[in-house]
Amino acid sequence: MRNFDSDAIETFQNLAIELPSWAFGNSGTRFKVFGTPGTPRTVEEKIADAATVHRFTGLAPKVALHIPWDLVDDFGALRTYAADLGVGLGTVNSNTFQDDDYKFGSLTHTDKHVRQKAIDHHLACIEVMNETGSRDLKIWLADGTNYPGQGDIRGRQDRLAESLATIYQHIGHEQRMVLEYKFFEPATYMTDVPDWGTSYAQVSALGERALVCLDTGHHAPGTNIEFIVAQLLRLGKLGSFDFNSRFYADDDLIVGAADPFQLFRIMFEVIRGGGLATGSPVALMLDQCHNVEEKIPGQIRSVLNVQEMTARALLVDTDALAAAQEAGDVLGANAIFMDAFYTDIRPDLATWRTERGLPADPMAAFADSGYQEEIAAARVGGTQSSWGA
Ligand code: PSV
Ligand code: MN
Repeated sequence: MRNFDSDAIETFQNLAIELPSWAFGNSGTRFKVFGTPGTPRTVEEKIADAATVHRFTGLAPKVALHIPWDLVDDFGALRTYAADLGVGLGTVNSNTFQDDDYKFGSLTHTDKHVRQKAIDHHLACIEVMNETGSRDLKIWLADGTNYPGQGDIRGRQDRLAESLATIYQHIGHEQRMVLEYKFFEPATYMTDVPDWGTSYAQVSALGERALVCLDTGHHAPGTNIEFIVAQLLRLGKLGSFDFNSRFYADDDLIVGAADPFQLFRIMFEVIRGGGLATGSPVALMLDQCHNVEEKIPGQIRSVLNVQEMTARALLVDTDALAAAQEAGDVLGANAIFMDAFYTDIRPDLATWRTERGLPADPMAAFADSGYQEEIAAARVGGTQSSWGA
């Protein structure tokens, strides 16, 4: 097994995980959304909480926005506000799933006026990106159908391609479009971008600055996600990750909570494919909701989980692994892989943090800091942010 040596550390230091603004607002299920004392009422308060996660971990230098949930009058001022807190504004997520007009689709709709409305929304998102300095426009579509025969599958793909091409024309030279896939929900029979292959086909038709976004919660149970990671990296089309964990559906739980081994396997392929190398085009992001746990420590735990599994993946002795693979040493190769996964790297990480002026135990340091109590006392009145605000 490799040591947590200087080569590994160079890659390790590139780890940066973008936080979703919506993770700091209230969320829940269709049964109940529970409020939490201290929940942000404004975008600025969401950014302040995200900046707190970064302050305690050094891992989360950017906050992703969701439009229109995070609409403000002056995005330039918001950018300055975030910078003053030590973070940048990241991916801009569009939203074509909360308007009555989109009942039967948005970019795929048969009515060209609805399609144009959805296109215009994306152009407005690009305007936001120009002001925030964001690189990525992320498109996740709720489009799909519930019953066989309800829609023309082929026609919907054609309209999607046309709509995406129109949006892509407005993407700046320093900007990118990432297209997220999801095989179910809210549509039940089929979604219009159900899998990485469809996303890949659609973005490949657009150009270099259109890439695939892989949300770890958007696959059928048992899917070998690390295979998809390896393939997309090989094709040069992996633009970004939405990290989270799932047990049953798109649970949006803390990444690594349900299956840390899967996260390890994914990070191994990310590293293998150059996804953590300096200048890598792969953006790592969380897409999570904290329905019953506190949100800021929930986000701290999440980025630490990614950090821990990345560190363990870097321990794999890749030379020994390659030799075992070539020799047909099945059990030997597997043992090399598993040795790294089973290694408790937490003491090394505590040292690594201390050397960089970070708390050795960010969870404990946050709990001791009094920040949660402060925001609970200060954020009284107003309307707590939630899904849709
Ligand atoms: C819905 O499934 C979803 O979680 C997608 O994964 C998006 O990334 C996110 O909402 C924000 O729009
Ligand atoms: Mn997502």
